[in-house]
Parts: sequence; C-alpha cells; structure tokens
Amino acid sequence: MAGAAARRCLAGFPAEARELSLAESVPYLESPLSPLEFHREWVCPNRPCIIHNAFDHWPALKKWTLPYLREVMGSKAVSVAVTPNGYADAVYQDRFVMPEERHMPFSSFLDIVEKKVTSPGVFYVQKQCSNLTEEFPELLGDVEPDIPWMSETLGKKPDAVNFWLGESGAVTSLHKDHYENLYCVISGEKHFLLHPPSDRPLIPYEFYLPATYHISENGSFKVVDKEAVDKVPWIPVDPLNPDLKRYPEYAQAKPLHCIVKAGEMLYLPSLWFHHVQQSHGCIAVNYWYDMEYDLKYSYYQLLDSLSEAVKLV
Ligand SMILES: O=C(O)CCC(=O)C(=O)O
Repeated sequence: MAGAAARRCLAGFPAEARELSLAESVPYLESPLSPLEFHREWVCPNRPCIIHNAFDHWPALKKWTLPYLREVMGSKAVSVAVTPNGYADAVYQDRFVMPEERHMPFSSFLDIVEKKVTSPGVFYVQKQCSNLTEEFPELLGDVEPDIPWMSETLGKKPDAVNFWLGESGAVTSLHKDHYENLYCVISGEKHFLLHPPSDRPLIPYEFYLPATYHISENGSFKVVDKEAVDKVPWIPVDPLNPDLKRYPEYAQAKPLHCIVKAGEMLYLPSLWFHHVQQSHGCIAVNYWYDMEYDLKYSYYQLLDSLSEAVKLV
C-alpha cells in the first residue's frame, strides 16, 4: 500500500518539477553575468543555459585548426578512446564496456580524423582527467586555466579542464556528473540531449560487470572482462532508440535538446543527465567545478534511493 503511494508520488514528480522551474528549451544569454547574478539565476536553481561572448578573447577560437594542432602537438603521444561502435563507457549486451585506451602520436590520430588513413573503430580524445593540462599543456596558453567569473561564483577553481576532439561516430552515453560544467565549443558543434535530475524516477539504472574493448590483430574488437571488480550501475537506455518495452516509464521523460556551436558555452548544471553527439572533428574544452554537497545534493540522493526502492523502471 505504502509502496503504491510512493510509486504514485515518484511517477508525478518529474512533470511537477519540470512545470515549476524549467523552460521548454535551453535559454541563451547574450554575455556572461556577474558572479552573483549567475549564481542566483542559474547555479542555485540548477538550470542550464547557453552563453554567447563568453570566450571571444581566447586565441584558440582563431588558432585551433587541425593543421595548427598537428604542428604544435603532432609528435606527442596522447590517450585516445577507441571503440568499435563509437560508444565509450556504455552498456553493450550485458556489460558496461569501456574503450580501449590507445597511446598514439597525436598526428596518427589526426590522420584518422582527417581520413588520410583508415583504421578499424571510432576514435575520440576524451580522457576526462584534466587531459588539457596533463596531455596538451602546449595548448593551455590559447585558452584560460579557469573561467574567472565561474571561479568567483563558486569560490573555487575547476577540478579538471578537459580537451575533446573526435569523429562524428563518437557518442557519449547518457550519464550525470557531480560537476558544474562549463562546456566551450571551439569548432564544429555538439548535440546535447538533457534530462533534469528530477527525471531520475523515469531513468533506469542496472548493474553491469565492467569490461574493456580490445582490438585483435585482425582488426576485430573483443570485449574483455575486468577481473575481480564489482558490478557498476549504469543507465541501459539509449535515448536515441529507447527500449520502451523494457523501460516504458522512460517515455514520460522529456529530454531537452540543444546544439552548442563554435564560440558558445553551455552551462550544464550538476546532476543533469546528458547524452552527447558531435560533428566530425569538433573541438571543445570544458571546465568541471565540483558541486556543492548541500541540501540539494541530499534531496537528489533521497530521490535516487527512493527511485531504486520502488523501481518505477
Ligand atoms: O563531449 C562529450 O562527448 C561528453 C561531455 C561530457 O560528458 C561532460 O562534459 O561531462
């Protein structure tokens, strides 16, 4: 009985929350706001927006062509995520499969992106460990080490600054992070599909054994289990082709779609679910600021536990 009541509350919650505080699309700002205004209007209400004129002064906007990157970085070895299907860190059959992490000269990676050579798989520079500072320090001078107004808004520096460059087939599967994310597209465009954290009751999680793709001599990929590791929770729905027979509640989850173009910055608030696609050779840099572990975070944790406890999906 109590379970049925809890299930009803949770089933109605996403639509109520959306009506109260969310627009039908991601709003645009003409320019960044003051730190106080940005905190009041966007960070505190946990609402995404796309900001124009936020990094016009970065040399990267003019300089970062593929030939320039080749000249500056070509001889360096970098980490590249390689998958057979473009899905790194995603559910494949009954596993959570991570990409093969290949160390290769950046110029060999560019040869693949520029289609000068072919190689089996889909290639994506996407290592999320502050790879801009760790692996591409030569490029740091073309951007900024942080976004000054965001550092002031949040009273901290970013935990990570990441560099993203990949093929059009590379897809980032639906997930969320505990970061306030400022995502800056330098060239090309990124397609984001977003769900607010309040959609959690409609978004399923399952537990999967972790595995990694390995390429064989003949160019075919195999899935190799990680040894002696616990199962990990991940979202099994592909929002582009959701299995609504198995996860019918997901049909009620209404994603927001937005395209972030060169020169635009997306503010992606903490705990928002996101699925990302891109134009071929799109270049981006993003800043991950750790979220505040405040009451909002605790409420989300409660929503998460309740959603698991009554499992709408
Ligand atoms: O650009 C991408 O492919 C993924 C970005 C992402 O997941 C993030 O910034 O948290």
